[in-house]
Amino acid sequence: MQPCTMWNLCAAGKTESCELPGSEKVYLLKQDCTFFTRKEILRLHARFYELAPNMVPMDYTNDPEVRLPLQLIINMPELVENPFKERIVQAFSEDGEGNLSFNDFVDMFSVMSEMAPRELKAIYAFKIYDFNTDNFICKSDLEQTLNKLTREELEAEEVTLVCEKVIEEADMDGDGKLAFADFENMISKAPDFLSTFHIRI
Ligand SMILES: [Ca+2]
Ligand SMILES: [Ca+2]
Repeated sequence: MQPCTMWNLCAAGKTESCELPGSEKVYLLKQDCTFFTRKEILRLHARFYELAPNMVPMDYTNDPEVRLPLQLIINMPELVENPFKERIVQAFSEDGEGNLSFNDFVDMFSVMSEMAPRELKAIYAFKIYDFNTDNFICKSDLEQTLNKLTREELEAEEVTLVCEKVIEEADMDGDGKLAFADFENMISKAPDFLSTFHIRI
């Protein structure tokens, strides 16, 4: 498998057509760097297509502006059980409203794949855990994260205690909240924080 396949799905570029077994031709453009092979991209397109056959085009030559709503994406079997499913989809939604273009969709599964490097996953994990989007993971972000990770099985006091301890250990500059550097420090000590970000499709 190639480590990095160049595919452009929406910017200007040369169109390549691919014959999918038992279906119509798909026209995709060369562009983005993903961790997927050409065959995997085609399979992803088939998955995207089956979510909304009346909306998703087979031809990307003229850069169609098609986005599928969050609600359709989070019901995919790969995501439906994931406690962070809404946050994950929102993190990859370029329009910021949770709608995904095919490009966003490929990016999402690319970063979630086991081939994606830990550093890249950490960037998105930070975004996903930063519930109030202030670019820091504060105690309340961590509490929401932990509640989701443990599927609300911990008592409120336990959650508070764990979060205080995590911040105390990871907060290198002592401002009581975690900037990205602190966060990287935290996940190097507690790799479980990245465990929900492996999705096989
Ligand atoms: Ca925050
Ligand atoms: Ca800090």
